[in-house]
Amino acid sequence: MIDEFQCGYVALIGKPNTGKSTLMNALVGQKLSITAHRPQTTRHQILGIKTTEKYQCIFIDTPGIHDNNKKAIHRYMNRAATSMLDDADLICVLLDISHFNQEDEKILQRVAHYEQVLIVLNKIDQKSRESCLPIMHQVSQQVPGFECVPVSALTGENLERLEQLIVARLPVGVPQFPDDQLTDKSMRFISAEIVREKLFRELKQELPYSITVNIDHYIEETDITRISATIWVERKSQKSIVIGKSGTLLKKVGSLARSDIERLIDARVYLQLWVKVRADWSDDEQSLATFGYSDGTQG
Ligand SMILES: Nc1nc2c(ncn2[C@@H]2O[C@H](COP(=O)(O)OP(=O)(O)OP(=O)(O)O)[C@@H](O)[C@H]2O)c(=O)[nH]1
Ligand SMILES: [Mg+2]
Repeated sequence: MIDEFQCGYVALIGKPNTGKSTLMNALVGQKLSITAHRPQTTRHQILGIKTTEKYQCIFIDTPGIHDNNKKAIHRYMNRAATSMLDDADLICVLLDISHFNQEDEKILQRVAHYEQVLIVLNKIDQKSRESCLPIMHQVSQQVPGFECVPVSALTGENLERLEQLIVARLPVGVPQFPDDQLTDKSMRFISAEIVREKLFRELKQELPYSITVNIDHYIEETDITRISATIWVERKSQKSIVIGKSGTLLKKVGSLARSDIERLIDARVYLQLWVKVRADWSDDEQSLATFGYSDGTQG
């Protein structure tokens, strides 16, 4: 008997900073989604598509689910964090084993009524496997019947096992995307995200949360790709911090982002960065829509 092709959507959800984007990149084998050591890095749903001869697994990376709904951008992110749950074929809930708390418990409650759920205990490279046992016990009390898989998205430990468990739960079906397509996002989108990642990693405290990046031009020429991007901040004082003394910070961000984009598209890149102010854009629905934060439009 010939095995039938399997295809399905796998939602990666969890509290901020649990390693969802790192895990998706590792499973797809390509850096599609940006990562940083601070919470609330991912702002949109991003698909990562893995296709083999036997299956197509469509991972959905999501923003971390959080209680802060103060600003319009937080409300947008929380919608993007959970809006796919009813449509996913499988839900993987990521827990950071060093920081398991009530926020995770709330998320477990939220998925308790779904049929296909895997609990991924991430960052086992930071602790002994034994330290997962109390968490596993708590999970089994709260959501009995859901399998727990300890992994390290960073080192790759036990990811093969996780992949087997995921594939075993994919429904039979035809592929939804061409076999060479890795994501639903454009290179324009990913380039803006890469610039934002470098800013997230270089800037301190709250400033990264006041930043969004827009691509103004993305022109592919025969020997070079020319990209012009605007970094939007919320206040004038933030603009000078982003630029840095004699432009040093902006230069560093530009150079780091350029080499990442060059690696991804395998072409030479000329990257031009501008910094502009749009007061309180993150709490203004109209600005959010202009910057691509509107449900179902980001590509
Ligand atoms: N030691 C260790 N660190 C990890 C592991 N997985 C992710 N990280 C780190 O945890 C931090 C957060 O990772 P992300 O992948 O950005 O987490 P996320 O869940 O996507 O975060 P949000 O998008 O903010 O919700 C980064 O510094 C990662 O390098 C892991 O298995 N082990
Ligand atoms: Mg993320």
